[in-house]
Amino acid sequence: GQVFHLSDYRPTDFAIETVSMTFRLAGADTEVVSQMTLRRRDGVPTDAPLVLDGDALQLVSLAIDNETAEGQRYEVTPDRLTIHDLPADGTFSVTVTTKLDPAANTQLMGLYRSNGVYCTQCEAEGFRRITYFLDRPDVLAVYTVRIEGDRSETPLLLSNGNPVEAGALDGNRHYAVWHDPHPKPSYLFALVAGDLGVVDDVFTTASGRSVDLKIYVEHGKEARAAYAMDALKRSMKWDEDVFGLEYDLDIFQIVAVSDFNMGAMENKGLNVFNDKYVLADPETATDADYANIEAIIAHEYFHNWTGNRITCRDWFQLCLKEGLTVYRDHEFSADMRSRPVKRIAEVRLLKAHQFPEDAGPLAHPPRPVTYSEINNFYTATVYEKGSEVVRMIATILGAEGFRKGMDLYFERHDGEAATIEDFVKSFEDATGTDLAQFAIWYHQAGTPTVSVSVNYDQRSDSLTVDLEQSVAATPGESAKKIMHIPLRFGLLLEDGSEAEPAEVSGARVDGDVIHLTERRQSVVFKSLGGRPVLSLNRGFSAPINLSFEQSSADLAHIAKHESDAFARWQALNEFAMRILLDAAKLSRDGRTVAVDPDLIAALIASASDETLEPAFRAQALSLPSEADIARELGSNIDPDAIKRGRDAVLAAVAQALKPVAEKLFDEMATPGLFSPDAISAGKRALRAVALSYLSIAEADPKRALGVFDEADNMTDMASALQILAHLFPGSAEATQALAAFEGRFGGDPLVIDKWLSIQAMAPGADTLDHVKGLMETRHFALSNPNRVRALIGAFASGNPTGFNREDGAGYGFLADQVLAIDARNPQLAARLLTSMRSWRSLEAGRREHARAALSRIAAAEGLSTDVSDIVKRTLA
Ligand code: HT7
Ligand code: ZN
Repeated sequence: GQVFHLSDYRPTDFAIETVSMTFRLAGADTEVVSQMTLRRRDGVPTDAPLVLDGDALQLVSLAIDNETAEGQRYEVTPDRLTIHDLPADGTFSVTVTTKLDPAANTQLMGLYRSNGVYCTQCEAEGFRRITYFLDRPDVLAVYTVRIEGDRSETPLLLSNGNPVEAGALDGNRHYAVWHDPHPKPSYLFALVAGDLGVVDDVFTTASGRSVDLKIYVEHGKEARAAYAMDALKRSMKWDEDVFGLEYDLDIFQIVAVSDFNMGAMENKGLNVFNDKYVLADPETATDADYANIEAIIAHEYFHNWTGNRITCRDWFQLCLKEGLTVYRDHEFSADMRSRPVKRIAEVRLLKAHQFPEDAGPLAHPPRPVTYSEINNFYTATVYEKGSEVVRMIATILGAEGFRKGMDLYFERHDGEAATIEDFVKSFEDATGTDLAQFAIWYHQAGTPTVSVSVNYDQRSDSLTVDLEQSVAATPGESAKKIMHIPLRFGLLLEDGSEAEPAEVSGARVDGDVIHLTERRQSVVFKSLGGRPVLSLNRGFSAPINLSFEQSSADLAHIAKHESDAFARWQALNEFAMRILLDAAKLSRDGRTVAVDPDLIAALIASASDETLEPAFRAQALSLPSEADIARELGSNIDPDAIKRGRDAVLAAVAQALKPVAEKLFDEMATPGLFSPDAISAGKRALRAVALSYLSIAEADPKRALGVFDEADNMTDMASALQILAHLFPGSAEATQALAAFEGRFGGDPLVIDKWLSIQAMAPGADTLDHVKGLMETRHFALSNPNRVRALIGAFASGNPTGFNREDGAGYGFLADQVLAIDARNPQLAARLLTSMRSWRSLEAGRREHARAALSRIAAAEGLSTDVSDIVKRTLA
């Protein structure tokens, strides 16, 4: 296949200035007429042909300056239209008519039908599946879109921008015309037509303009869109308050569809969402669902400025919009909820998804320089690490400097297609800071390791901190550059107060940030007032692995006294990880696991500290997962041994924690009307952790069944069901609860997804057969991405012992599913396959089974470029 290189970038020969489209929606005979006005760019030879992108297109007719083009003037294939002999003056129009069958589009890219609703997905290269075009993000045009459809089937006809006209046509048909005054790349184009219910609202901007807000959902589900609407209004206000950014059209619309490859899409003025991230009510959505909806509504809305007003020059710059927009949605959620708890969740996710990506065969920099399939670059690295890089810029420049840089970025590049270099330069110029070394974060793959050692000299009352950075080789990058790593820190004295050293020397230190900019650097703190405990990487200021042999006593001290709540959690988590790593090794060798009483004491102290918010305490009590332990072990992984060791630790903690857990279980009940607010959600989370420990300690499913039966909300219900299915598989109680859940929610696919996932993640070798059985039920459909992710995705990436069965059957099953799905939806198949990315870290037996499954995929005929790219890199 073709490989694309950043170094090959050059602007197009022609600019497309306006696009006027007509969609005649008519099922399998849908017709699209697209009239573009073009201008040859300065310096381009007059005989240069116009080469338009297509993908599986059927050309009906072609006209140049409204005259039908003769056959000798152009060459056409399903994926390219080349036009010669263009007017010498360089300005002309091209009219392309194509014919589509949206219902036959199973890739969910381009124009397709979801539950009968016509909808589009154009990022990254879906527009070329609708019409021939210069389908790349640096071609910005003004669009006018006319949609014609059947009145009964498609009473709603939507596109980007503002509505300008609507009316009746013959034969029970009607039309609507939309105009988007903001020039945009084709990937932000959208059309939706169907029969949907609507929730209406209005937002008044800071400058007093009134914006109509509309969320479209399936009829009858309008009430479930109320939270999304509330989140939208809060997002609009937040962007004005925090970044001074106002919305720029008269109307903002969101449509929820049930077949969607990703979470949502930021099309200008017409966001299209996976309905999972719009619909919520207490009976059907968990607190996690509410938090995701809030974050994703915000994310897509924030793209209006970071992505749409300023877009990407080319797809190598994807993290220009994605990393920055994730950073903005993280900050929004932190402001709406608890900042430290939000940060803990972010870091857990970053470590669970991005760190393994960066440590495996699919590692790439946030701003890559080569790709063979752009759809495979919507990764944790581009999104999550991209966001961490922006966060580090904010740490280095401070809040004021960061805002100045953002303001300059908008001032300079509004209406343009920009690059990462443009972005970094805005911060440099706005603050007079040299960010050349810092920018390596964008260009280098791999998670840096910072090794730390400390030496306290009592005589001089000084602490020397020695730091050393390194990055392991990643595919295609063996020699790594020295990075600028901003490390927040604290120095905690014995009484828990913070030391204020009279003198600091060595590496640059600004306030509570150490700037590590060389391979090896030291910092010396003098006149401390006694030996301090160093708390390093507060707030996870840099996305790194710390290698720091801190004593358990020091970790417990940080867990108890840090003023930064995130750092308290981090210390506790690190302490627990050590015990869990030991436990995994001991159980692999068939030895008995003992748990350090100091860890138990630290956990009990956090659990019972009423000055700490419940959501934080829930995080503190949630020990690292089996996957976390595997990642930390790094090689020769035996998931069964990890689970046995972890279970032994959990059992010991549960016994010791029993009285505290009983108390929390009673005190954290949230009687009365359900509220999705962060405080109530925190109580539910803490009560669920308490229930889980109590169920382990009591070795009895009755308490969990009681919670399940009495639950008046999905959060309590789903957490109780998970405890039953995972801790007491096959018990009468688990069977009863699973059946009750199915009976009650069998008609609601989004809720049944939870039921599928919980069962798919039940530990142990038997789950595979159960998953296969579930695939045969009416609840599953290989054609729906949410179902596939809920069942097969949850099994492959959320069930370490089940998926990594010793006999390799889990890998064989995944290979079968990837191949079956690839035939209809390559993007979905490729993403599913990334669950194999850490296969080389497995112990030898499993590794060979994994290799065989991957090799079978690689050898299959007719693979998509999506799956072929992932499988080749995974095996390389
Ligand atoms: N920018 C959007 C990415 C997206 C996407 C990409 C490829 C294929 C389908 C897709 N759907 C959405 C989502 C976002 O980051 O906001
Ligand atoms: Zn995004």
